[in-house]
Amino acid sequence: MLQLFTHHRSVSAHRVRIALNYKGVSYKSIFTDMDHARGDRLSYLNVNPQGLIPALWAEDDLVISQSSAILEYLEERYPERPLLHGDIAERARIRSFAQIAIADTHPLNNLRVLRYLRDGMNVPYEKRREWFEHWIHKAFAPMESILANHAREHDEQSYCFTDKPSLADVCLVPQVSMAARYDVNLSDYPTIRRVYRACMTLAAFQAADPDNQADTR
Ligand SMILES: N[C@@H](CCC(=O)N[C@@H](CS)C(=O)NCC(=O)O)C(=O)O
Repeated sequence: MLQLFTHHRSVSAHRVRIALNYKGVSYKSIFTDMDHARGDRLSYLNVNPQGLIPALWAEDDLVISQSSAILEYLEERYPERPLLHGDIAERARIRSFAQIAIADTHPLNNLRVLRYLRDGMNVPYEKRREWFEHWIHKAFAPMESILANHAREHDEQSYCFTDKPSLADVCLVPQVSMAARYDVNLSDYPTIRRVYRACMTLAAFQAADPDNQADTR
C-alpha cells in the first residue's frame, strides 16, 4: 500500500491527500512532525533529504518528494479518475492556475521562511503577519479574476474550470483552508469561496481536510 508522509497542517500534503482520495487510491498516513527539534525529524531526512512534507512511498524503491511530482505520478499511475482533463488548452489552463499556488504562493509562506523571518532576521510578529497576508492576497486577487472571468465566459461551473474537480481545485482548496485558518479576510474573493464550498461538498475533499486528520490536535 502507498504510504504518505503527511502532517495535517501541511498545505502541500493536503493537495496530495485530496488527489489520492479523489482517485480512490488506498494509502497509509505516516504522520510526520514539521518541527526540526524533534528526533523523528532526523529519520525523516533519510526519506526526504529536504525534510519537507509530503513524501510518497510509492513503490519498493521509489519515494517521491515535491507535491507537484507526486500529483503528476498519481495522474499517470491512476488515470481512471483524471484531475488533468479536457483538451490541451484546458489542461494548460489548469496547470497554469495550479502553479500560482504551488510555485508562487506557498514557498513564500512556508514554515521555514516564516521561521527565518522570525529567528534569522528578527522580524516582529506584526510584520511577519503582514508578509504572510501580502502573499496570500497577491495570489488570490489574480486567481479570483481568472476564475470569475472563466465563469462569466462559460456558464458558471461548480469547480475552477469545469464541472469536475481538477488539479486547479486540488491546489486552490488547501491554500484557502490555510488562509481561513489564519483568519485572512477573504471577502474580496467570492468566486474562490464559491469553488471552495463546492469542493468541500465532496467526500474526497472532506476526508483530506486538516481538521479530519488523525494527527489533528
Ligand atoms: N515544494 C514542496 C514544498 C514542501 C513543503 O515546503 N512542505 C512544508 C509543509 S506544507 C514543510 O514541510 N515545511 C517545513 C518547513 O518549512 O520547515 C512541495 O510542493 O512538496
